Amino acid sequence: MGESKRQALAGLTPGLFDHHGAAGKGDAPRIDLAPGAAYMPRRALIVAPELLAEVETIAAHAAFRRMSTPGGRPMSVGMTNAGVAGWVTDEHGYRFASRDPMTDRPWPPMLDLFKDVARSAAEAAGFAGFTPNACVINRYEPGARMTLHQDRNEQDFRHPIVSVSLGLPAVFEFGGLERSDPTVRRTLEHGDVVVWGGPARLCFHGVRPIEAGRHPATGPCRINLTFRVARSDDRGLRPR
Ligand SMILES: O=C(O)CCC(=O)C(=O)O
Ligand SMILES: [Mn+2]
Repeated sequence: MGESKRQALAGLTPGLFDHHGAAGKGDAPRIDLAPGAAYMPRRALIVAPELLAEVETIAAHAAFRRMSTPGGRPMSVGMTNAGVAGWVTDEHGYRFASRDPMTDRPWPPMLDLFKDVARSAAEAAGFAGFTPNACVINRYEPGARMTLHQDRNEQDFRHPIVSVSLGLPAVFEFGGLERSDPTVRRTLEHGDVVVWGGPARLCFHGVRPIEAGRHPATGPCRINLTFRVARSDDRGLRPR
């Protein structure tokens, strides 16, 4: 994809909402879930085909796999990664690793389109200058879920998390800084974006079990991309 198309795609979708009419019809560009946490319906809709095509390319090099928790239980979600580091879990714990443990190769690189979509969404949520260096890719089949957790394997919590949902809908839960805090629930649809950072960066969140269905873009599954700054200094993660 040429530079201008990429930039146009990354910047185009918010324009959908720049009209007062659209906002008046209930297509709010941004709904705050908590201070520092913004839900932006359909923000990535226009780039969804490109994002999904790239997910296929990434998965051809680093296949989706169900990793095990440190306690030895298989996760219900299939995962892979792109960028300088990938999130992994096994008997040694949760962490970012510079190589895919299945192939011992570096994770596939992250396209500039991914970075641009994430940067522009973060900016719209109030976090200017976000430059992710890792993209964690989750594939949920019906019944798969993610229990309440905090994203805390990144090195520097000053950077937000940007999450893009594609395919089947999911009920996303967003809580507070304690696991026991009350949660709000939102159904995340194809193209929806959620950003959390600042005071919400370490809020507990999770995904309720996915219901069976078919989506024209993904078939019987949901794909979620989370963009992160895994390490503040890329050099620490370059494969040696
Ligand atoms: O699938 C989602 O919407 C959230 C994923 C998530 O929280 C994670 O990968 O850490
Ligand atoms: Mn998470």
